[in-house]
Amino acid sequence: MKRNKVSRRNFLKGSGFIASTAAGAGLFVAHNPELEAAPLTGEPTKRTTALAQCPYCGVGCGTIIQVENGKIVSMRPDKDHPTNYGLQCIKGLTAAEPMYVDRMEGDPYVRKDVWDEWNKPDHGDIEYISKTKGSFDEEHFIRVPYHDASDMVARKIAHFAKKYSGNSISLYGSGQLTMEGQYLENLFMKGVLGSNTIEANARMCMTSAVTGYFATLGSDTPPLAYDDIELADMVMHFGHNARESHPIIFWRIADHKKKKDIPTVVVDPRATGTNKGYADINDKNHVHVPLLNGDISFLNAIAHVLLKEHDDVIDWKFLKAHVTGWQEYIDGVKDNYSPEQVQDRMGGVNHDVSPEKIRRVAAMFADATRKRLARSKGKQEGEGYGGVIIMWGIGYNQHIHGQHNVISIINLLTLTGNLAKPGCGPFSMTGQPNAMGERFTGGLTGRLPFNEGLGNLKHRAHMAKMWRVPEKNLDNAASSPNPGYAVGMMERALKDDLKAMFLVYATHIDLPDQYNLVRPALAKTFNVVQEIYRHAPNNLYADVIFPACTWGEVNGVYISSERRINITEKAAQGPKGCRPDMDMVIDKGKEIAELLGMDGDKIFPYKRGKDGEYDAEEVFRDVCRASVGTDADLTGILDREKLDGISPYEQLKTLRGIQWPAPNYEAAKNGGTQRRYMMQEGQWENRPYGYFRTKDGKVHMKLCQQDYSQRKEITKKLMEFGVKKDHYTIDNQDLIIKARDMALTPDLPDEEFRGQSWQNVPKDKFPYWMGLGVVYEHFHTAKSNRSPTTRRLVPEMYVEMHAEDAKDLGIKDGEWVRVVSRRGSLEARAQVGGTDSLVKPARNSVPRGYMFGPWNLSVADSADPKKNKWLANGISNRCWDPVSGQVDFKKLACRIEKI
Ligand SMILES: Nc1nc2c(c(=O)[nH]1)N[C@H]1C(S)=C(S)[C@@H](COP(=O)(O)OP(=O)(O)OC[C@H]3O[C@@H](n4cnc5c(=O)[nH]c(N)nc54)[C@H](O)[C@@H]3O)O[C@H]1N2
Ligand SMILES: Nc1nc2c(c(=O)[nH]1)N[C@H]1C(S)=C(S)[C@@H](COP(=O)(O)OP(=O)(O)OC[C@H]3O[C@@H](n4cnc5c(=O)[nH]c(N)nc54)[C@H](O)[C@@H]3O)O[C@H]1N2
Ligand code: SF4
Ligand SMILES: [Mo]
Repeated sequence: MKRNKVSRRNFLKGSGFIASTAAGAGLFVAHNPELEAAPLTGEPTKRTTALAQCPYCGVGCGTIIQVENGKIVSMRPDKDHPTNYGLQCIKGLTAAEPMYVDRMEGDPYVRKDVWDEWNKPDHGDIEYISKTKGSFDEEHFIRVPYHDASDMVARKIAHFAKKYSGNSISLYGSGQLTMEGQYLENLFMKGVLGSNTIEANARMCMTSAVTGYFATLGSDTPPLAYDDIELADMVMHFGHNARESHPIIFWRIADHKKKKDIPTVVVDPRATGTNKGYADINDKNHVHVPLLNGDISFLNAIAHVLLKEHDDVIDWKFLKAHVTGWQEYIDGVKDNYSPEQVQDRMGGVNHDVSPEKIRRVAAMFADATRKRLARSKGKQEGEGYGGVIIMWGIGYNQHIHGQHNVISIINLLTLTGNLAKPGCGPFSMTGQPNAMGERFTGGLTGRLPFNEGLGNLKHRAHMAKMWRVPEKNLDNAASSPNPGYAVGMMERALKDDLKAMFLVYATHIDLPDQYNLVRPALAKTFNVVQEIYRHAPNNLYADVIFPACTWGEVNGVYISSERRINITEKAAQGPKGCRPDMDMVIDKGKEIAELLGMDGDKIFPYKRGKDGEYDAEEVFRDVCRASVGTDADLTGILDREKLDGISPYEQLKTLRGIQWPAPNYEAAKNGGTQRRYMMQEGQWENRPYGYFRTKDGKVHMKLCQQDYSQRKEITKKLMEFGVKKDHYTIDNQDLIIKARDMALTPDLPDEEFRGQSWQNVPKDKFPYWMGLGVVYEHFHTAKSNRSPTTRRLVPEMYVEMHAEDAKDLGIKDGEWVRVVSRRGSLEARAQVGGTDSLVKPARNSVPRGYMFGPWNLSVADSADPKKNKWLANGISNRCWDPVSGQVDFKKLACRIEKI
């Protein structure tokens, strides 16, 4: 299959149409004039550029960073990048604006009382915990030279590791850090400390996709590429508001819909901008399925209809040759999942999904599959293209049955052969710019780099050799109890089972149940924070803060949703005293290794470049070397360097990215592997990838169930987390597994108390659903909040509310309300009536009974707890998927109060 190149002209033409109707906000805003003003020195302005992947979402657009007189001033979309062809959304375009706002510089900050204790004879109480946690005010800190602060951290950590084991130390890392930094964080935690308590913000985001892919296909691999969009005959989105969260991908699909009139389906309780965008192009072949939590039943019901009414699209040959578990799946959906049988799980009042609608979507699905079958008639297996792509976002991953959600998508696609061929298949859209890097480098509990588990003895030996660490360290990590993922990590801290925490490029406010879980936990551990902003929430709980360089100030790579490894170049020197995150891992890693009796220089053999910083490309080479023979082999990049004399970063630059794997010269030269499975990788000599990456080489289907018969009783118990004292999820896994197997929600609203004025709702009743997700203008909670342009466009926390619900409650558009859950509350401006509201951005319409707010504005009022009223995760439930560890931020029960 040749690469399907969208001509830039056509792409722009199509997208222009979409763009002009998009989002209400101007797409190509003027750059920040303050940053662009030429200095008044009479000297000519020195201009340079650098190539990078956008620092924000997982689409991974190519951007050109523009620098004037050593400062990053603006972005220009890279017209030669195959992801975005010269387009970017407003966040990417304004990525220069927050570069120098509220930045820290100079020496590290250390809590005064911690420093005083440390300076007592023999370092006083080495386990002393600061008494001033919860405040980041200047008066509580002292500035200490880097090496002194670093030395204190190293000695305290080495002490904890010796006294309590490596697993008493944890790290919360990030899908925004460069891949080189992520790789070394994992080396440091598992290889040097022997700790299995390394988690990352990716845990709140993508791990349902990760564990779903593993269970079915044997590898955490999105098998598709963006070019498959333009080959598809139908695109479905589950829990994915692509127009706000992955705009360039939305524009590409909308463009394709406009040209080829393909059908689209959006499965989402809200009528989002994504939904409206497609309906505006052609509402005759677009369907909105306003589901809430009923996704598994809905997918099973589609399979039921296909089996009963469209059996010509069932791929029996594929099932028999390449799949296990299909018979049980077919029997199960035939018996229990007719459109009529699933009605009790199809939402609720005013957001129901009728049997007719399910049959209509199934018929569209069958038609699109037939188009693919027609194209492949008379051809070899795997030839031809098209069919159905199912994309999903975190509205789909974030469930206590997130892994089952993902498996259910793969089940349906496998049943119909819409898998492992161009133009069809499962496509998880990664959230963060380098969440894929976090997965690739195995920076999570139980994982090792290159798609292998910590339980794999052979791979453990291989990684120990490649990391130059004693094998017993990895054995220790492997035999440490599972910390219960990110939520369990916090619970362990609450139970005094965790002594220290590193927080690198991830904020603790991304985790659920802030007031009863996360913040009390952080008050108990010794916390080392790497940060760029002075008023970041992590600094509230930091014992030591190391000012960091950020994107644009460091070299490295990011991996986008389609497995594309993109270069992100250093464009300018970071502020004085700031260090790259990767360098700080190496420094602390070396020192702690020595204190634990290892040879730090051997483990981290990296040299510093002319700028005094470590050479990231050397680390990248090390990653490629270690990947040899694995599922994610990148050694072709080294082969090419040897034969053609082109350095790895230069290869990534000129090709505008390489899609992993790239196991030999040819693959690297051709830009890597566009599609995976069923030999689409190519049969490279000595490295056959087989059909699928499971042990038996087959897809493993598994029928996932949804059963609401005991919903009330079980959910009642789930709602005790965060409310009942000393009650932990890690001690109640049986309950959670039961809830998972019945595909329930963490909360359940008291629906019988709807329909009355807010004053009349009893204080212990929570009648409405509440969800927390993303808004187009902001990326998470830090940088875009500090960009004048995006901040002006969406300045305040708001909550989307149905007009009838607002009327019942006695709330008017624009009034301030308090959203109260069993665990806490937040304040927000009521955005009533969807697109009719005067409160910005007024883009989505919620169904009756469901409300929604952006978590992005969490600390946009102030991160200082004395003033902070918008903290989204003050209200969320900590309950998590027992396999993926994800929590559900989108099914919370709340009460509304007028302020
Ligand atoms: N503008 C912007 N873009 C971003 C980000 C950002 O912060 N801002 N963050 C990035 C990151 S890290 C991520 S992970 C992605 C997230 O991107 P998305 O997944 O698109 O974001 P969300 O808004 O969290 O959730 C998507 C939708 O899920 C729906 N939903 C809620 N419950 C259910 C359910 O039970 N079933 C179904 N089918 N749908 C449900 C919600 O109504 C919501 O519209 O965005 C990335 N891109
Ligand atoms: N309620 C609710 N909660 C959610 C979600 C939701 O939908 N609803 N979504 C979840 C998802 S999908 C995700 S991915 C997570 C995301 O959560 P995070 O990625 O943790 O969120 P950010 O706000 O990006 O926090 C990044 C932190 O790193 C700092 N930082 C910025 N640049 C640098 C740098 O170069 N170096 C260092 N060391 N620090 C830097 C920032 O100032 C900020 O404090 O949130 C999750 N939490
Ligand atoms: S935020 Fe995402 S879609 Fe927007 S420019 Fe950046 S990578 Fe592209
Ligand atoms: Mo995410």
